[in-house]
Amino acid sequence: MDSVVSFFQQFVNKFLGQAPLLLGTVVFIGYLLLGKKFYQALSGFIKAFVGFKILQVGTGGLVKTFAPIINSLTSKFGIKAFVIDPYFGQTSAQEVLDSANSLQYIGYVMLIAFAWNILLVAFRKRTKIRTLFITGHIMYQQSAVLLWALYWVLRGTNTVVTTPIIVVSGFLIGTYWSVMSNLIIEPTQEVTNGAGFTIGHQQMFGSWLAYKFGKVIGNKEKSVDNVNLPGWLSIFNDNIVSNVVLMTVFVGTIMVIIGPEGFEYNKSKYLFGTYIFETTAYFAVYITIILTGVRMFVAELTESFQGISNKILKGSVPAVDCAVTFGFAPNAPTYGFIFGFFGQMIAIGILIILKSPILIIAGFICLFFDNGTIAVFANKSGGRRAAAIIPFLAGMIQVFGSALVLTVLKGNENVIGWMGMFDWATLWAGTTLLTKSLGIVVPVALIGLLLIIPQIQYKRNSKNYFTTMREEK
Ligand code: ASC
Repeated sequence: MDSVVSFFQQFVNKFLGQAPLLLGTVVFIGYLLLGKKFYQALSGFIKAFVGFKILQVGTGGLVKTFAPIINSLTSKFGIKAFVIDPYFGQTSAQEVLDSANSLQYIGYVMLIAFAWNILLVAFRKRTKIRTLFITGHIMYQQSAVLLWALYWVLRGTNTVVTTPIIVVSGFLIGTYWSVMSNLIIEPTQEVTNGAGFTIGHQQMFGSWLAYKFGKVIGNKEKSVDNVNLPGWLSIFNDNIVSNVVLMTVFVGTIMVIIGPEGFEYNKSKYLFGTYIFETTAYFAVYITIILTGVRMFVAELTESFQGISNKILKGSVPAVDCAVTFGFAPNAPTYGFIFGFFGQMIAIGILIILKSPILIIAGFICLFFDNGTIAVFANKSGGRRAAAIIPFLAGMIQVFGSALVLTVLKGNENVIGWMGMFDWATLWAGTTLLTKSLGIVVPVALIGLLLIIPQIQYKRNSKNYFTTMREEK
C-alpha cells in the first residue's frame, strides 16, 4: 500500500506538478495522434519544454528583480503583515497541513481534480466543458491552498484532515478549473486572434469580469498597443521603449523613495541612477524573454493539440499560464501593474487608517501577473481606459478580499500570507468565509452551481460551441 501511495506522490510532484514536462507530454501525445513520426513528436516535446523553460526564466527573472523592491518599500515603512502572493499562500498551506501530518493529501486533491476535469471533458456533450487544465504548478498550488482553507475552517487546531474534506476539495477545485477556463475561452480567442487555447490560472473569473466590464466603460479601438503618438512621442509606439520609460519613471520613483541604502549593488560599477535604469530596463528584457518562450511553445501547442481535440477529446482546448496572453498585448501588463499598484496601495492605506487587525503586504506576482492579465482582457474590450480603471479596482479588491479571508485563517502560527490573486480574493475568500459559517454544504453546493455556468454558455452559443476555436475563425 505504501508503495502505491509513494508512486502517486512521485507522479504528482515530479510529473503533474512540473508544468514544462506536462505540457511537453501533451504536445508529444498530440503529435502522435496527428499521425506524425516519433522523431517529429519528440522534437515538438523538446520545443514545448524548452519554450516553457524560457517563459519560466522570464517570469522568474521578473520576480527576482522586482519582488525585493516591493519588499523594501514595505519594510521601509515598518509594515508587518501578511503577504498576498501565491507562494506565500502555498507555503502557509504546506506548513499548516504538514503540522497536521497531512501534507501528502495535497497530491490526492490534485489527482481527483485532474481526473474530474478529464471526465468532464470526456462527457462534454452533457457537461459542456471543453477545457483541459494543464498549468501544473498552479494546479498544485491551488489544490494546496483550498485544502488548507477548507480544512482549517471545518476542523481547526489539533485535528487531522478527513476524507470528505479531501474529496470535496478535489471535486471543487477540479470543477473550478473546468468551468472557469471554459468560461474564458471566447474572450481569450479574441485576445489571441484565435490561437486556440484558454487561460488556466488564478484570475479566470476576474478576466471574464474585466472583459465584460471593459465593454461598458471603454472603447476597444483605443487600445494600449495602438497609441500611434505623433512626433517625438512616437518612440512610445515601441513596447520595449514604452515599458522601459514607464517602469523607469514608476519603479525608479519607488527606488528613490527607498534610497540607495535599501539596495545591495556593486557601488564600484554603478551610480545609484545608472543602477536604477539597469534594474528597470530588466523589465523589458524579461518581457522579451517571456514572449520568446511563449511563441515557441504556443506554436507547438496550437498545432499538436489538434491531435487531441480532433481525435480523443473533440473540440477541446488546453488551458495554460496567463503570461501566454502578454505577447498579444505587450503594453497591457504594464498598465495592469501600475494601476493595480495604486489600487493596492490605497487599499493598504485604508486598512492602516482603519486600524484593521489584518494588514496586507503587496506581492509582485499578484501585482504584475494578476493585474497584467486582467488588463489584457480589459484592454481587448475597452481599450486604455478599461486597462487602467479595472486593474485599479482589482488591486483594491485583492487587498480587501484577502484581508477578510485572513481573519478566519490567521489562527495558525504557520500562516504568512494568502494567494491574493483576483479569484482567490473573491470567489475563494467568499467560499472559505461561507464554509466557516455554514459548513461543508457550501463547497458541495458550489460544485453543482458552478456546473450550471457552461450550460448557460452553451444555450447562448450552441451553434459554434463545439467547433474547435481554431476552425471557427
Ligand atoms: C502564479 C504562480 C506563478 C506565476 C506564473 C505567472 O500564480 O504561482 O509562478 O503566477 O504562473 O506566469
